[in-house]
Order: sequence, then C-alpha cells, then structure tokens
Amino acid sequence: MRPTRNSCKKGKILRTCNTEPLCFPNSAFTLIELLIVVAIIAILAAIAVPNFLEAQVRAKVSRVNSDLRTLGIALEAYMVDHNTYPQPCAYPLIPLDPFRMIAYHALSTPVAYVTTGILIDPFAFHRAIGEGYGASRYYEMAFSTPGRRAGDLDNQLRSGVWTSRDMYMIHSFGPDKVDDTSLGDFGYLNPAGQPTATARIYDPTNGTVSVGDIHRVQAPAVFVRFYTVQGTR
Ligand SMILES: [Ca+2]
Repeated sequence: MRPTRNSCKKGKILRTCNTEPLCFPNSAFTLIELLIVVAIIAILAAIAVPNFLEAQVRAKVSRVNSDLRTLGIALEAYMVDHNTYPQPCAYPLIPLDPFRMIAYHALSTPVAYVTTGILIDPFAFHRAIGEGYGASRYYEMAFSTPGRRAGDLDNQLRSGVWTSRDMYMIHSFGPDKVDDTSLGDFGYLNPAGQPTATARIYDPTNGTVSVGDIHRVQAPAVFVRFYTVQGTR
C-alpha cells in the first residue's frame, strides 16, 4: 500500500512523477548513535596510527641501511684506489664536523665514489649550526688504524701521526635520534687491550622505541674487537 500524506506525517513527503506521495522515515541520528560512531572511529584510529608510525620508522631504517651500504661500497672503492680510507682532519680546519666532511669531500672530489650527493641521516638530530661538533645531519663516520693504543685522538690528528687507515665505521643514531655510540674512541684499546668504546645496537623488533644505533663497519670482527656492546635496545 502506497503511503499517503496522512499515513506518514512524521516523515518527508516526496512526489513522484505520477504525483503519488512517497514518504521516507525520519533520517536524523540520535545523540547515542553519533556517540557510538565517534567511539568506533576513535578506536580504529588508536589501532591504526601506531602502525603507521611503525611503518615510517621501518621505511627510514631501510633507507639508512641502503645509505650505509652505499657509503661502505664507496669507501671500499676509495681503498682500492688509495690503499687507505679517507684522511681524517684536525678540528681547526673544519671545526663543525671534521670526520664526516673530510670523508664526504674525499668520496666526491675529484672522483665521485658517491654519486648521490651527501647522504642525510633521517634519524640525525637537527641542531642549529654553531653548536659545535655533532651538529651535522650527515651519517657519522670514524676511521682508525688497527692496533692503536693509548694516546690522545686529537693530538694524533693534529700531528698527522696517522698515515693510513684501514678500518671504518659508519652509523646512524637510530629511531631515538640520540647518539649511543662513542665515536671518538673507535679503534682505541686501553693498555690492557680492552675496548674503550661503547655502542648500543638497533634491534628492529623494538620498532619505534629502540634506542640503539645502526652501524656498518669494515668487518664485523672490527666491531667486536673495538666496541663494548651495551645491548640491543
Ligand atoms: Ca640511538
């Protein structure tokens, strides 16, 4: 039975082409219905947002691993040509970033061992220029010589003691954007032959909460020898 004006007083009335009235039920939502919908959307968002953040971190970690691999290949190519890794530099020459800038310069000029330009660490903390060492957004690099013993790193650099370097270590700060690697002591052993450098290693199972750094070294044995690993957190 088709509705009439009198049979659907509370609903809207629509006339069709044959002029017979049609009525629609009252389409307004109640407050309870709206609150239920909002609550469902909030629950879904609470589930989805952390997963999106994890995906972002995983993507950045993949990029870091790719960049470190690129740098490692470039350093090995440099080693083949020069029989040493790039020369570190005394602080006064490039006060902000001696290791990284000299190394990047050596890898790009005059031979472009890295053709993609200076690689930026997506996890680097971006401090303002002028805050001194560590203000860079580039991957940190360290070079050293096997068997190095007690001695001040700065003095060795300034006096030019290092004539060859056959170890390298590159690292990213990891998702926490905090440097957890004692870079300046790379390759340094105390008089007892024990490593003085420490590092925390990134563990992908920790996702966005990992504090560990992401490393690439000339050889895994180098890392084991010169670093005391403080955990994969
Ligand atoms: Ca870290």
